[in-house]
Formats: sequence, C-alpha cells, structure tokens
Amino acid sequence: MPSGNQRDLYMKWCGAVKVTEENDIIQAALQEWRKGIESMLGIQVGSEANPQGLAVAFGTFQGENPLIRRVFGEETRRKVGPEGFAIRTSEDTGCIAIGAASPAGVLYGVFHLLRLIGSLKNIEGLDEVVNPVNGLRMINHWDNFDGSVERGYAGRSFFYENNQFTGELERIRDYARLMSSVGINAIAINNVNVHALETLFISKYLPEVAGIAGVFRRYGIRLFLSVNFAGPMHEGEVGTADPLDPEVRKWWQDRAAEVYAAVPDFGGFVVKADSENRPGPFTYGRDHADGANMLAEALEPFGGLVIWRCFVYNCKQDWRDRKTDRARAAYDHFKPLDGKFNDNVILQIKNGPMDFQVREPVSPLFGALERTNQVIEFQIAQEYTGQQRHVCYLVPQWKEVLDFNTYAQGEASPVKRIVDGSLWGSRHSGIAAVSNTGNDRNWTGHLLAQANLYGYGRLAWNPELTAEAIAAEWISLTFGPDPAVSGVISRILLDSWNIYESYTAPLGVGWMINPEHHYGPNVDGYEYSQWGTYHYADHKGIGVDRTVKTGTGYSAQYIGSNAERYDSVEECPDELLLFFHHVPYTHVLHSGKTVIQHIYDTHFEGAERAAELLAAWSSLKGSIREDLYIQVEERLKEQADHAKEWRDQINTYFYRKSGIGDAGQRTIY
Ligand code: GCV
Repeated sequence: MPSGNQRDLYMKWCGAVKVTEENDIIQAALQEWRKGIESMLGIQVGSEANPQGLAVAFGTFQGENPLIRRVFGEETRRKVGPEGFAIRTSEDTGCIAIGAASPAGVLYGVFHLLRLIGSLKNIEGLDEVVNPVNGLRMINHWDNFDGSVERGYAGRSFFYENNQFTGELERIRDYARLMSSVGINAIAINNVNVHALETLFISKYLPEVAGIAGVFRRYGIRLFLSVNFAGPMHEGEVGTADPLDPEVRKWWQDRAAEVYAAVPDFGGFVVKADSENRPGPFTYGRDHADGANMLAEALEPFGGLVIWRCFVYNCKQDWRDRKTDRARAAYDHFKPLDGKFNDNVILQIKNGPMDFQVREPVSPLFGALERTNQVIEFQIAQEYTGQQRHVCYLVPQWKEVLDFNTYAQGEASPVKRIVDGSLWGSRHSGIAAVSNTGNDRNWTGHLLAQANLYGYGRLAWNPELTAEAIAAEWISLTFGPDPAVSGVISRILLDSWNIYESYTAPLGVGWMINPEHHYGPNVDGYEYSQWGTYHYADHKGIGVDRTVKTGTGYSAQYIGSNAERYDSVEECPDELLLFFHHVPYTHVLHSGKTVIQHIYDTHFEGAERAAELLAAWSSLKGSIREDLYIQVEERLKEQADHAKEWRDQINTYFYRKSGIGDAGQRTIY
C-alpha cells in the first residue's frame, strides 16, 4: 500500500471517477478501477469530484463523456489505434483522462493507470499515447475435457472436469481479468490435441462455450477453439475429412455458421494437423494450404481466423541416414506454400525448430515466409524448463528470439518486426503462447512462474520492454515496493534461465530429459530415439551435424550470414554448437574451454548457483508474507536438490563416455 506523500497524491486524484458509457467493457473497466483503488488506497471511489475538484475520467472518443471530449483533440485521437489509449493528467479540466477509440482501449488504459499506482509511479504530468505493438496477443490452453492439462503444472483445468464444463464462471472471470490486465485479447480454451468429446465443442457444447465467451467478451478477449481436422468423420456424418471434398467443406461451413450463431464474436479455429498422430490433409494427398484454406473459407463470412500450427513433423521417421532431421520439418513443409494461404489464415510457428528447449536457434521459418500471415508461439508452461518446480524466468529467452535478426530484408529484420506485421505488411500477426495456469490457488504452481505469465502479456503488448523492467513491475505489484526485496527477487529471476541451462543439456543439444513426462535428467531419454541417440554422443564426440556438407543441411534454411555462421564450426556461437555440429570432446570453444570441460564446469557451477538461489530467497524471511515465502522456499529446495541430480547424471555420463577426467579433479559420481 502506498503511504505518506505518495498516498496523498493518489488520494487527491483517485477519489472520484467520471464515466458515462453503459457499454459492458467500460463497465468492467469501472469495476476494475473501483476494486483496484479500494484495495490499494482503502477508499471507496465516488462519482462526485473531491473538494479540489479532481477526478479520473475515462471513455471512448465517440462517447458522451464531456471530459474526454475536452481533453483529447483530433491530433491525439488520430494517434490512438483500435486497441490503444491516450492518458493525460489535465490540470485545466481537473482530471486524469483516459480516452480510446474502443471500449477495450479504455479497459487497457484503466489497467495501465492501476499499474502505475501499484508500482508507485507518479501520475501527475501524464501525457502519452499507448498502442499495443502486436495485433494478436493470444494464450493457448492445452486443457482437456477430462480436467487434465497437457503439460500443465499448476493443478487441473478451471474450464473442465470429468468431461463437463466446470461452470466456474467466477474463476474464469478472474482469469479473464488477469489476462486483460496484461493486454491479452485472444484465448483458445482447449488443447490442440483434440480428443473425441472435445470435437463436439463446435456443436453439442456450444451453449457452454458461449457462456465462457460471454465472460471473456467483457474483458476484450475473443474466444478461439482448437478443432479436430477429422471432425466430419468423428460425428459419423461424412465418411472422409478430405479438404477438397464438397461434403467436407459443407460440413465445416455449417459448423462455422452454428458457432457464430452462438458466439457472434468468435475468434476462429486453432489447428494441429499431421503431427504427433493428429489427423490432417496429408492422409488425402493434400497439402496444408488445402487444409487451412478449406477452414478459412468456412470462417471467412463471419470474420473468423484459422490459426494453423507449423509444428508438423513425422515423429516416426527413420533418421539413420543422418540427413533426415526433425528440425528441418516446419521449413520444408511450409516454405513451399508461402503465398498460398487465404487472407484469414495465420501460421503459428514455434520459436525454435524443435520444441521449446531451454536453448535452440530461432525457427528459420521467420524470414522465409514473405507472403503469409504468421504468429510466433512461445510456451509459458515450463515443459522443458523445470515444469514450474524450478524457477526459470523466460522473458530474457523470448526477448532474444524477438530480437534475432533474420536478414530477410537486410540489416534490420528482427523477428519482432515479422511478428508485429511491419516487415512484410501482413494483414494479421502477433504472438501466441501456451498457458501455464491451472486451478492452483496462485494460478501457476510456483509463485515465481507468475512472472512468466505476466511477462508474456507485457512483452506481447510491447516487445521493447526489457526483461529487467518487466521483472521489476511484477515484483513491485506482487510484493510491494521494498527495494531490498525487489533487488533479491529480481536477481533470482534474471539469473534463473542461465542457471537452469547450465545444469541441464549443454551447448544447445537439448532433449536430455526423461521420456513422456519430460521432467528430470536422462541423457538418452529422447522418446523418438528408436534409431539411435538424439545427441549422437560416442566415446569421441557429441552433437548433431546439421551442416550442409556433411550433415542434414538444416543450417542452409537460414539467410545469409546466419546460414554461414551456423554452418561454420569456427563461427557457430558456443551456446548452439552442439545443435549444429558434431565435435570431439576436446574441441575448444570460443570461451577457451574444451567441450568436455565446459560440460563439467557448467554442471558443477549450475548446481552451486541453484543452491545460491535458495540462500538468496532465505534472506527474505520476515520481509514478505510468510505463506508466499514458504511456497517458494519449498520449490527452491527441490530445485537445488534436483540440480545436483542433473549435475551428477550428466557429468557421469560424459565422463564414462569420453574417459576424460575433470581438469579441476572434482568428484564425479
Ligand atoms: C500439445 C510437444 C509436447 C506435446 C504438445 C506438442 C505440441 O510435443 O510434448 O504435449 O502437444 O508439443 O505443441 O503440439
């Protein structure tokens, strides 16, 4: 809670609110404002201006609010985009005014002002226009109808239980509030692996879906559904799912019409096809443009989108030829289809070519698709990065990806400009991410995993925000303003990705996790290793040869100097060396260390640094709420122990394999 002069300042402006519009989203904004001010300042917000005549006013530019009309002239209005807002402390009119072109913009503006107060910022002299950089700012749930969450680490689903909708609309409303407070505007509520009963979400279960969409709507969020490409067959109505079959096309058109009758602002379909045993157009000898465009035509009359995932690979493929390479798959499938997708299709591309590893290169599809709408897909859920039992703040990783220069249009072609649509002038673009929430009381299991959820939303809104600034915001909103507390937590968060990487799979090679559940160390654990170990480690060396001359040729999927850099064993950055090259254990890195010594050193240090995280947290005892302290302490203890297990398994494996001892002569178990 603010105190002293700061509190006086907030009290002076925030005691009264002037709102005239009845629109549902604006009324939701009003509720948020009242709630937020009451909890932060302990006062009820009235509608009469205080004795000094000051108030907060908000509304759309087209609304009837006289304060908004007076404060914002034509010039400002022109700068405000469809979801943006203008905010100004206007001494003349005696108000802090938030004006927007849409009710959603007003809501985001209100959350913005609440965030300023929550992080004790000055609210006098405000004068800015804030627009989201990315159009689509989406969350994908991998929630199943039985209540489980695929790769979920925060309890069960709050949407479903036991093949029924939970009907917990209060919890869902709180979730919508959380999400819109960081700018999320689209949520797909079911797993991309669509099982038999979930196939019926677009028919039998539409009333329940409409109920959730209604809750989302008040917070500016459009609901999306993942659909089963073989849907027409599941209900037994049509004997095929061939995208070029007229009956199949008609079936999808009818479904789309029904969905829009129930949910007029429905966002669209999310599709995982021809991947990990999901059905898709390949069964019928069709390509993914045929599949996506068929759905796009069905949704087009209603303004719906098809979000078609590029995570397409054959998990059963035989790669003993050392040419076949899963990393190549997305590019090989989709690059030839560039320009063939309808206008309302968006390709959703995972940030890396594999699968959300702690370290992998950026997907070469970014830069390769010039005439196709695209969104990037991140994973907030920490499937491969400690499963919300280890702390791993992912914002720095995401920023590195967004800042990566693809060279697609010369020097200034970072991924973030593809994702925001500006590089190619795409009609639709943005960011999606797999949710890390569940029905755990704190939403995310590990309390510190909330920083990833918060950070994802903030970064999707504005990729220029720094990882440090986002962490600082989240810490101060969660734990209050104490600089000592915030210093400790900020260090923990900002070091955590590097620490996690150091005691897990080395130098970008990835996948040294237990099969299926993907938790804990297992050097040979890659589940699709029926054809040999993924990392190709033998007694002489380790790494996947993805070079053009002797390897899978994957490095050539990049543009210009990126392709050259990755292809060259001398130039390849250390952290990705084993992703691109097979090298002897004695190969010397840019750091000056050999590969084997790097493995030993990082694993010893990583385990030590994990223990230090716990020690750092212990210094907060008594300075933060006891229950929060204990929750994180327990997880950090587990992390510290688990990091030792990682260290020992990895070091032992490579010691035995290579026969080369540690230069520091530390004990390897
Ligand atoms: C939803 C990985 C995960 C799967 C997930 C898949 C995907 O393979 O392990 O659980 O399936 O990615 O992104 O579709």
